[in-house]
Amino acid sequence: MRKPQPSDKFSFGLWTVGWTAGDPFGEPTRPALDPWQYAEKLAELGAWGFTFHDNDVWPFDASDAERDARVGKLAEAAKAHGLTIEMVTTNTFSHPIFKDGGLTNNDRQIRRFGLKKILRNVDLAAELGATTFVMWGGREGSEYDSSKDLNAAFDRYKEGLDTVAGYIKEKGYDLRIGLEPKPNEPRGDIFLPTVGHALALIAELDNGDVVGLNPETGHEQMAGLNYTHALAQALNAGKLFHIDLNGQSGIKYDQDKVFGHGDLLSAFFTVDLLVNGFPNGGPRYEGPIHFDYKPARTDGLDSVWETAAANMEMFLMLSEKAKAFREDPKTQELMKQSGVFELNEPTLAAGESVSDFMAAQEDYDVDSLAARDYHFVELHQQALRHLIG
Ligand code: 3MF
Ligand code: MG
Ligand code: MG
Ligand code: MG
Repeated sequence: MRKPQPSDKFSFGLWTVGWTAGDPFGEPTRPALDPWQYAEKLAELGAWGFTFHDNDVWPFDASDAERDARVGKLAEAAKAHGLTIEMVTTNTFSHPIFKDGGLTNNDRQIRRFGLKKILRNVDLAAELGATTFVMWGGREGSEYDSSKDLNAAFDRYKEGLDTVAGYIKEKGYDLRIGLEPKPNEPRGDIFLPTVGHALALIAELDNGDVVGLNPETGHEQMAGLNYTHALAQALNAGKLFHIDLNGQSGIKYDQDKVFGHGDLLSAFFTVDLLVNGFPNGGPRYEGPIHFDYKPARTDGLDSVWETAAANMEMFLMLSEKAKAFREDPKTQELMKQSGVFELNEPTLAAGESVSDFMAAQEDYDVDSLAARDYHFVELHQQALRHLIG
């Protein structure tokens, strides 16, 4: 497999390779490096960019001078290694102050504190040239339904998002917000559990034009959902602003495995959508191929770089197979037989009103229509021939 190159637009969160592997049951198994050391290594592996939370770079209680010095060093490293800082995000989940959330905390002073932390980070994101600002509301939610006025919680969530989006517009920043849905973990139930929930909330915002999605593979799969369908609906709505690719094996805790190391077949169709687009054309994802995974706790520091490389290798291997699948004339023939291209034709004719339609005398041959053989299994088998044949 060829080596990753910057034109592939591979990008990693600093918190991914930087995870020292502490979990709820065990201590860290790897040492922490400085953020700029991870950037250097990612560049060596062929990555194009990286992303970070404010507190991946400076501690929560850092002075302004310390913050500026550390951000300066990171920006220098990005420049020296030709890396793009494409997305910035805010940690509103680690510090105990956020134990009941930031934007939807019951405590108004904490909501004001959280909002200011986010807005300061918006300024930094714009200053560093990032074009996406991800908001994962990991602590926005509850364990106990008695603990929240849920109506007020959604009002406060919308207020917070509208304030951040309005600030971006007021400042004229070239930045869009990507909401990241997740069903649970760390809260028992997190608000905006799926892509669909987030799309519905965005539609109710005053400044929703700059708010879209950053769907994560494993997060949709934790809810038993189909990640490729989630990407497709976000694309269809013009809202797929960014992605978090990784691997997940079923409805479990957030595993954050290497991309393709969970549900491989689903990963194939995700890549098929990302690199080939919809069979009938339509909106395309043009953003970075961003990985949000965790090197296994059992892997040491040396292996971290193997795991980072594995994400990119998986994507490239699947891209080749997905391209060959679509380019194969037999695939096109099977898609035609399955009706894949017929779905693109509007159900009503051009200019046909609903009353024209209702008045039209049309014979539906129900028996023969019901007997249509779609050959969907053979089309799927054709995909598998390319994937593992
Ligand atoms: C948690 C996540 C987050 C988000 C990040 C925003 C810590 O499951 O996926 O990673 O991706 O906060 O980019
Ligand atoms: Mg995850
Ligand atoms: Mg995650
Ligand atoms: Mg994520």
